[in-house]
Amino acid sequence: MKLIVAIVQDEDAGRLVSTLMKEGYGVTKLATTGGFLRAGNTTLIVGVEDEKLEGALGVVERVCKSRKQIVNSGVATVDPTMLGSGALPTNIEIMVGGATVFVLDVCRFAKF
Ligand code: 2BA
Repeated sequence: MKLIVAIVQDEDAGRLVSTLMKEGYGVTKLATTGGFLRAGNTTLIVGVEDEKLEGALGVVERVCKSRKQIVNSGVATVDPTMLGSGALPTNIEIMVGGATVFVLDVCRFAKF
């Protein structure tokens, strides 16, 4: 048995949960926060039999789309006092979405 830990964007989470449930997977949804953006994201944990792993990963890949986002990094790479205006653009374009996925071996599964 495997445990899938999938970190996805909130925008994709609802559809991902309903698609996984419809296809017969058990899902737990956790509200999480990304360390870089400090914004909400969603972490799903999905326990699957080995033979159903690729099917579940296929659903995650199909539903979660990558998109560009402009964010304020909040970190100036140059000391503003070194510049006349002191104004530094800290907006950067990053790719978000898709899914960050970890697959772990489950050494024991029980429901008490
Ligand atoms: P965040 O940490 O908020 O990162 C959001 C997105 O910001 C990342 O998307 C990446 O495109 C960008 N990013 C992150 N760190 C960066 C940096 N130092 N410089 C420039 N851009 C940076 P993803 O890579 O798709 O990650 C989405 C979310 O997945 C992350 O949200 C975090 O919550 C989680 N994550 C990613 N890698 C992880 C890891 N190795 N372990 C645990 N969680 C991870």
